Amino acid sequence: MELIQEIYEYLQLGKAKKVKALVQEALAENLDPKVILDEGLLAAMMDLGLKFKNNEVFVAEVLVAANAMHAGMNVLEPRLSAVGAEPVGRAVVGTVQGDLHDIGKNLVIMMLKGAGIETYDLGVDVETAAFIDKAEETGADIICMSALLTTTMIRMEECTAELQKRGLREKYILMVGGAPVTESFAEKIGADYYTPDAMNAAEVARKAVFKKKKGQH
Ligand code: B1M
Repeated sequence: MELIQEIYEYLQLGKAKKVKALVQEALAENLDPKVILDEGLLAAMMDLGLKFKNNEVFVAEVLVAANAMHAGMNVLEPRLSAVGAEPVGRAVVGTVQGDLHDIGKNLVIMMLKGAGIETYDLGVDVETAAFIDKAEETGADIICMSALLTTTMIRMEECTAELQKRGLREKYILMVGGAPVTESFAEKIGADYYTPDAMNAAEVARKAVFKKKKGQH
């Protein structure tokens, strides 16, 4: 069986060790890390998501698949994040309060690192204030919020309000994303940028930091 197809199938079965070994094998065979990610790991997780929606699989199965996804992503990370020494800017990144989904957030971190942005991973279930506190503590340029549930994306609006309350709204670039988030939602809550995927998030973040440093934020 083709390696990418095997990664796809073993990920859906939640076989973390096997997925890790297959990703290592694929890299050793010089397959493009982006193809391994998109056509192997991500495609499997997206298709599993559909099965989950249709009640064909249960939370427990999605959870073990997510573990396998992490195992594969850990192997890919050094290749996706390879970058020069001087950081372009700094970002704090987390999944909003009440939300435990971290695969997309971790991908955003990998891509930001790859774009030369130093990142601080706040993890999941992050209180709004903690995003801002960490940004203040680290001298970050960007606050990146990820949400996967329609019930948790409201936390992003809380962030724009809290930044305004603290007189910090102009100091930070606020980026939002995650499956239920849309451009119009981002606009409505007053975020600076929305991107549909991690690759775009990194590109947009890089450009936004350059603009900010020229005083154009
Ligand atoms: Co959850 N879950 N889940 N889940 N889960 C979804 C999100 C859901 C759409 C499934 C479904 O019903 N079809 C649904 C949400 C429905 C809704 O709100 N509209 C759902 C639900 C309901 C739930 C629970 C409530 C289920 C339950 O308990 N009954 C529960 C909630 C727990 C909680 O958070 N409080 C729950 C739990 C879980 C697991 C723990 C089992 C597991 C998470 C494990 C983990 O993350 N460690 C899980 C998973 C894996 C999923 C699905 C299947 C896959 C999510 C994922 O990782 N996708 C998901 C179905 C789906 O999305 N199709 C589903 C791959 C990932 C790469 O994509 O995170 O979207 P994503 O990231 C993308 C972009 O969105 C973007 O970049 C990435 C791609 O490059 N992006 C950004 C993300 N963040 C960004 C930030 C940016 C920019 C781009 O800028 C800052």
